[in-house]
Amino acid sequence: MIVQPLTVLDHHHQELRNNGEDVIQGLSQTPKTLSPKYFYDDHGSQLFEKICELPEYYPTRIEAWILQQYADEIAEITRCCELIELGSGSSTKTQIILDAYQKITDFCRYLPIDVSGKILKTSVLELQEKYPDFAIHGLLGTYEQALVHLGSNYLQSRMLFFLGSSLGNFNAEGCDSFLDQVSRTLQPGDYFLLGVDLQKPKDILEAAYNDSQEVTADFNLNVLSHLNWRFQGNFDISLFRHQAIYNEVDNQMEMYLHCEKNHYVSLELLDLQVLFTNGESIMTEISRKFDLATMEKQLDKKGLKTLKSWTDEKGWFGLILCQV
Ligand code: AVJ
Repeated sequence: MIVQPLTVLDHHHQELRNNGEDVIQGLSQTPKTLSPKYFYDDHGSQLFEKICELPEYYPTRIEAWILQQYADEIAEITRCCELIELGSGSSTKTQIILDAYQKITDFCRYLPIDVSGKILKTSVLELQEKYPDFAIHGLLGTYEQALVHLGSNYLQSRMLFFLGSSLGNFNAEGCDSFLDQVSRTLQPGDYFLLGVDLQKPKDILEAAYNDSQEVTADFNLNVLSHLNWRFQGNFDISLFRHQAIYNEVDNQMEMYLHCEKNHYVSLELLDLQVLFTNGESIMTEISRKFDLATMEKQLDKKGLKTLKSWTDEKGWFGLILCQV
């Protein structure tokens, strides 16, 4: 029997290929914004993997360290049949959890979810080889599509995980409705494992998003190349510059593409012409930095009760295990 490594979630093609409503919206308003999901075409996902290995980019390493310390304990507490990951990327850190599960159970199912087809397929095939006793199947789509899909495909006892502080990409309002959706999708008794980047001095944060090899700059600029191929655009990447600053009022890193010349850009498939002026910026990402206790309270309000949370010795990154 041939098992397909991926399921393409229904509206994915429609939404990303034809629609682009959010791009039209974001580029027509002042200041201009773009959704961070446009970072992750195949090339962007590859660049993000490189970011995770940069000396300045501490979150991935610290979160992996926390998982290494406590994955056995997490597996022991949760003992789920189904492990689901939102924004799985290469699933590298996930293997720490799968290893822990392998010690305590013969069978479980792992469903990675991502918008980037190439990295998702590659990692599913790799994991299928490494964990022959587990059922591993990718879901290609956005968070929203995945949560809708999961809501109507319930087997039994789930742990949903959302690592790497991807939650930080939502503003306060978006975060609120995302957590609502998570808590509605899970059943009583299910678990939610959340990794969050914590507040820390500005210089450390700004270094992490302005690395000396300029991989983050390439990652940021790649959004424009992505829009060029996806929507037949004519962005000239040399007219934009990467910028990442820490906003201490809102406790968030902000990434911008700063425009250095007055010019028009068109995106044919969206029937869109946009004027860019010298000195204006597109906001491409916010990456909020959290306070562990505050986050736990917020989760609690959504019916996601913290069973246990962990951090590293510097208190730079937090991992929270909650139960519905
Ligand atoms: C994947 C959203 C957690 O915000 O740190 C890394 C993305 N952007 N460097 C982050 C990112 C610039 C990352 N998240």
